[in-house]
Amino acid sequence: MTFEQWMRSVLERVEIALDNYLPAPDTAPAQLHEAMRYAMLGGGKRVRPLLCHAAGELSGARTEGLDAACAALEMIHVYSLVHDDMPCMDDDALRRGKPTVHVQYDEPTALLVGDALQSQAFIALTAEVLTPVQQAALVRELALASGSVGMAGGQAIDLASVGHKLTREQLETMHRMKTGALLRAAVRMGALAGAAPDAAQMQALDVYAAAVGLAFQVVDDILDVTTDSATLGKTAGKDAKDGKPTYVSLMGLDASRALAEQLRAEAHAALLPFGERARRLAELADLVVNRVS
Ligand code: GRG
Repeated sequence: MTFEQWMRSVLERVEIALDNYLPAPDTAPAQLHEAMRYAMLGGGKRVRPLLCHAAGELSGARTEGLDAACAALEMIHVYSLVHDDMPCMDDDALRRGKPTVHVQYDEPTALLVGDALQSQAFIALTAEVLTPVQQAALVRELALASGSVGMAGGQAIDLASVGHKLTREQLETMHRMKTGALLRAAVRMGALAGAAPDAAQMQALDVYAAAVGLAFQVVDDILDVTTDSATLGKTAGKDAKDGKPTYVSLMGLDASRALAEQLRAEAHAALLPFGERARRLAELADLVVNRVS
């Protein structure tokens, strides 16, 4: 199977899994459930589910278990986007090429969509296709990655840093928490949904995930200044306008591109001990660095 064929088959599975793990649209209160589906379905690159499936292939995980883990990861990710777009945070009107949830509905609905998606993610992880041991391990991974020592903590640092000059080290810490933690969890959860890797293998996957997570952010900063809103499906140029520190503002475009390339090489090197079994993870590192939106 080519990488494109593999990606297409995973993306099809993810869409079905999201539909299955979300409450039906006519479940009361119908407007909230409709808004959750508006936020979740038919958009986004699904990078976290792709990473999770690729790591799951490496550990021989059952696809049904990976579907549950992927649904949970994407629910947490979308909750964070919905809240991040609200006027009290980034105040953005465009996401995944369509009006953000608070624009399409209203602010209280957007708040509740995020809250409810967060709960729904953990419901998905109690799916019977995962063993009780796997359920507990995955719940812990996702809770740690999304909470105050992960994504939410990173967002707090981000909000506090607007208009301030950050060192490269501070910028890296912020991104490691804000976006890196969930990307890392995607890899770890895929691995844990199968025959759990040993400590050395998990460490290698962490090195891979850290490099890919940072590369993802560096590329995001590059695209923010080089690509238009229509291609991105979100407002371009917003970071600079909002006075947010970015890799491009800190080190310039060329050095940022070189850094993304260096991180791609680090990700590949970390996968060497796994050989051919890590092929999809290696291809995903290339995709993250070469993406155009
Ligand atoms: C509100 C607790 C809380 C956290 C928000 C992730 C996040 C933290 C905010 C998103 C802001 C942002 C644009 C960050 C830059 C990197 C990023 C996460 C981009 C969006 O992720 P993609 O590119 O989006 O994977 P799609 O739509 O493709 O899923």
